[in-house]
Amino acid sequence: MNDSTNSPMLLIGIGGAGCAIARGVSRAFGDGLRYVLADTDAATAGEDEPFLLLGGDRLSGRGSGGDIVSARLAAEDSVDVLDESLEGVRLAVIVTSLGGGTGGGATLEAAKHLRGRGIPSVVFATTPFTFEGEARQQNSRGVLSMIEEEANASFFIPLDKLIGEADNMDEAMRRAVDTLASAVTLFWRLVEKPGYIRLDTERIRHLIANAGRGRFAAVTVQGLDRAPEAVDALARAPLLAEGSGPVRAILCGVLAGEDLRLSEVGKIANGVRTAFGEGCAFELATVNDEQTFCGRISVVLMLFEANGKDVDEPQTGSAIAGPRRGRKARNPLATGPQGRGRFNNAEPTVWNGEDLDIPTFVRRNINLDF
Ligand SMILES: Nc1nc2c(ncn2[C@@H]2O[C@H](COP(=O)(O)OP(=O)(O)OP(=O)(O)O)[C@@H](O)[C@H]2O)c(=O)[nH]1
Ligand SMILES: [Mg+2]
Repeated sequence: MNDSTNSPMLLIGIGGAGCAIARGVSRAFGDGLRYVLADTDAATAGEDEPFLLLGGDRLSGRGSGGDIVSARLAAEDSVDVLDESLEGVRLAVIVTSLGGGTGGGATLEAAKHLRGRGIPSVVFATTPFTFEGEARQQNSRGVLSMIEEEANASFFIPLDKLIGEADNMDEAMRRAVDTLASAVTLFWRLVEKPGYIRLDTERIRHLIANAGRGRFAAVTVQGLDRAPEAVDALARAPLLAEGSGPVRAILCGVLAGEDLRLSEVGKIANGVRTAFGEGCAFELATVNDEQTFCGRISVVLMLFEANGKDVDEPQTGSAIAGPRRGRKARNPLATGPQGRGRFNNAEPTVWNGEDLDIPTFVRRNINLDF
């Protein structure tokens, strides 16, 4: 484990490419990222990195050779090694790439293990480029719905859509790692850094409790018209274009420096809702970080799909990571018909007499011009 932080959120990179993505997040986020790398291949370990070898006895650090079943068994044998990294963890985020053996097999076992420990998980997994061939596609397809069942929220990101054109295979792979790492870094900042409308680990735990499959994209823009340009870029983003069901809930994070205007937040929130689902639940969060975002706005968007299933009853905290088979999908952002809805029994975050769980612009009666 990276002991430099006591963050309640842990990033886990799994498999060769998954570890490369986690390293990219670590480089971009800097100090304070709590992360660990895990692979069946001992060669993935770098110097001074928190690394867990999976399947020690079974695979002797040689990797799975693209075999999902052997990676799964290896991970099942040794997934307890994760426990040394889980102290105080309230939410785990797994980054991985499907197509080989370990990314799929070990992610499935890790998500299952986390659920057993009562720790909700969010999985960001790439699916292979078409040029990688049918065997890797099959590996990915075979494990994808099983991961979806075990994780609380999962984003499957087709590499073909993530980067579009690239000159050669090396460049395609490198750009894929960089692009996903920077998008996940933005998500991390959204949760870890303070903003006017806060989103923290506990809130994310509730939001993703039973969210199922989602779509995810992030854009960064600058200039005079940056708010409408951000909405436009998101509306055109291939990663958001199609899913397996209609959008039932939206999580929109706006990250910017001190020059962020309320009217810009309003334009983004309004534009996103118009583009992706006017009637569905909507959660907005902002981060103010002058040093990182000076002059720029980044928008992180998560769309959660209905998958045609019914909405079930609100969950209590202990049920967050409970049995998932046969579950019904629920609206992860629904707050119920009145008051604090499903947060009714939750302890409010009160500071100076104000309930900070209520967005600032609502508490202060600010009209966002939606
Ligand atoms: N971005 C990027 N993706 C890669 C790279 N190598 C592989 N991938 C992608 O990741 C998928 C999984 O490959 P690996 O990470 O090598 O496989 P693994 O999870 O380590 O599994 P095994 O080695 O088979 O046990 C591939 O199908 C590619 O889509 C890389 O260098 N960069
Ligand atoms: Mg490997």
